[in-house]
Amino acid sequence: MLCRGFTRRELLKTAAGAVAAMAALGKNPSTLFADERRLVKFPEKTDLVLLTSRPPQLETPLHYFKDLITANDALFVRWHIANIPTSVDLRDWKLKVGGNTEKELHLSMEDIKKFEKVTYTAVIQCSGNGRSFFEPRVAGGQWKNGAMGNVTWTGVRLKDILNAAGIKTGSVDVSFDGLDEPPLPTVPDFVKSLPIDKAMEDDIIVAYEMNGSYMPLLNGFPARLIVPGWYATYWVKSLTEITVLPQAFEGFWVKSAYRIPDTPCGCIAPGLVPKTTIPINRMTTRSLIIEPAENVQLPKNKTTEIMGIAFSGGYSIREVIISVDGGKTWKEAELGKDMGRYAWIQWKYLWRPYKPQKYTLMAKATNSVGESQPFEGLWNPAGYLWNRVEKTEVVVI
Ligand SMILES: Nc1nc2c(c(=O)[nH]1)N[C@H]1C(S)=C(S)[C@@H](COP(=O)(O)O)O[C@H]1N2
Ligand SMILES: [Mo]
Repeated sequence: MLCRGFTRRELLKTAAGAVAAMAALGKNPSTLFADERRLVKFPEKTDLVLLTSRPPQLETPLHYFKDLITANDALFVRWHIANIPTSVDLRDWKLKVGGNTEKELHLSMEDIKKFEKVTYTAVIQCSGNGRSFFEPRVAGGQWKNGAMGNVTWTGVRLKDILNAAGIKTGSVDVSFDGLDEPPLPTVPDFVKSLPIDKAMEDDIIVAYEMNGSYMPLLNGFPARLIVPGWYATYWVKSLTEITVLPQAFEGFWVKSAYRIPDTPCGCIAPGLVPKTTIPINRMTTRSLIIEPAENVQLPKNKTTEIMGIAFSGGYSIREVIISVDGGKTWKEAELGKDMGRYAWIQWKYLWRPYKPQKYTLMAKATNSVGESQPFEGLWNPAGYLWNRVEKTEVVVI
């Protein structure tokens, strides 16, 4: 697959349709709240929940997480700036690697594929996943819990690419830029950075495949950075430039955005402003009930399988406990196939309710280093790190 793309017109058609539909609802698409959303189909994607159309922000409906692996067309989409790549020709595309290096590399996809191939499954999750549940509410994309997915990534080690360029002494950070460009000079280009020691970790890859196939353009074709265990803000899509820096990176998206309070929980009292902040990094531990879905009716005296997922920022899940009585009593769920420490694990719990009434189902995960989930949402001003124990109400009849 040498050249892929959709025309700007096709994208705009979808986007314009979405905007028109929003306008008909009397809504400004960028200020929609979670309960006012609708499904749209963008190029190469299935029907996803629309948050904004320019730039595209599309959320995965929860029922897709019944599958252990999130399909390419179902994975959420998030771009920051409106000028996103709509076609890429691999005959022209090159990954430039330079800065504080011995040589400057201009790697074609063929060149990249000469490095040792690495494959693993890792959860991709937006820092703002779950933001719509924050109390008090915070500004930003009003995601429910669908800004995540469990994907098998294939690519080559960033470390191998950096070593091929030869890192000079005194290197501090490495920055990553993609094909998307700001529409106006006043908008900062989306560029992210990692400290050099982090960038040299074995598991960070430049991926060119998702689930054994090419990436949809909206998810970063032809290659993106994967920083497993860390939030997806670092997973720069449609990568074109890697720059080794002899000083700290000063770009907006690290210096001013995507920062969390510098406290052990990354949280502060609701409504306050943090004294000091640090760049967001590792994901918190989470679990989610996928089935039964919220508010479904279940027959009494019949065994129901409660199933869901659990993951944490690079540590395997040790235990998931389930409550069917709103948190009064807890039982252990059975864990499914282990796909490695960066993947999510599915779990299940068989439940046979006798009494017809409302039930509150809850799941709580703990990882191998003892990190778990709070019962009340922890607060920070940007709406990051959401990992409260969620409640699913069902009715037995
Ligand atoms: N080039 C580029 N890469 C990017 C972004 C972006 O705006 N531009 N957004 C980041 C953020 S914040 C997220 S959550 C993920 C979303 O990845 P997805 O669209 O494949 O789900 O991409 C990351 N990589
Ligand atoms: Mo994000």
